[in-house]
Amino acid sequence: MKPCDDYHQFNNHIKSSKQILITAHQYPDTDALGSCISLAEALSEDKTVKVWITKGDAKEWEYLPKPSYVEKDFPHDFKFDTCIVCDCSNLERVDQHEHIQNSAHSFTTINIDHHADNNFFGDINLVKSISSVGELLFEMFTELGIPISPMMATCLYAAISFDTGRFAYSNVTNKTLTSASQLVTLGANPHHITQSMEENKSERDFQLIKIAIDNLVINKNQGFAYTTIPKKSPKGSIKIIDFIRQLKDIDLLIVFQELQSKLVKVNLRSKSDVNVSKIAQQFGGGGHNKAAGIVFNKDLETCQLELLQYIQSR
Ligand SMILES: [Mn+2]
Repeated sequence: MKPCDDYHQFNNHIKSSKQILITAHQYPDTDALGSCISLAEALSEDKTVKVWITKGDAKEWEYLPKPSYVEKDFPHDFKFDTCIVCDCSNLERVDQHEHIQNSAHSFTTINIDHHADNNFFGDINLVKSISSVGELLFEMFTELGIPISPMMATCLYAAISFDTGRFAYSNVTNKTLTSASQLVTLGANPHHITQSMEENKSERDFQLIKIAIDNLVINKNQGFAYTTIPKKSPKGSIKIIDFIRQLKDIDLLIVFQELQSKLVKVNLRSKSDVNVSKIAQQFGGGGHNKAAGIVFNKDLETCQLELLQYIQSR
């Protein structure tokens, strides 16, 4: 990973900026959304800020503050001079990214991310190996002396907690925990946030868990397991991958989720040295060493065959 641009470089640019668009990847997770909202809060005092989030599931973050500047549709009338993209290793991760492809050089793009495969698409790139964009922003706000309100602290704590599996994954460092502790001092309520994330499963989520268990295939010899969620399944918000990763002695976990015919979302998790980001890249996806994803525009059987064949041939 190339070194991170200076936070002061970000600050110097933002000083001269007036209209800022903030966005993240499609199907945003809590790190993406929490980061966008806290950043918008930090900048909105003397700037006009809009957050553009597509394909989000509002139910997943009911507990997070939902400010009025969050938009589902691209704000065509908003003439932004700066576009900040959070939690995206490349611009193509943004839904309808043609809206922010900067061929006319009419705005500055700022890339704030923590994915190892980031391609440094921004004019300013704040990209580093850290648990979450939430932790990166906490570090930046602290270094730049930007005040963190209780609402921002809640968003940042939720972002970090989400990307670290409630402070359980190998991306947690001493600094991650110190940051979280400081966010609690600043007003984040860990019990409330964790309870909102964990004890929020619906009946549909449990139906999905049942489907995931029924369709689970365990290959003990090769240390991987996968399950399939067919398109006719109920829509839930539970992360099935986080459920099946609890399997003991299985290092590589895969969930094939058929969104519609010829549209399959694949989640990959590794609990060993297997780099799932590299596997995902073979099929046009990406992510982190231990957590990655792929979107296939193929039917379910074909993408399962291709991916499983590749995994078994490694
Ligand atoms: Mn993230």
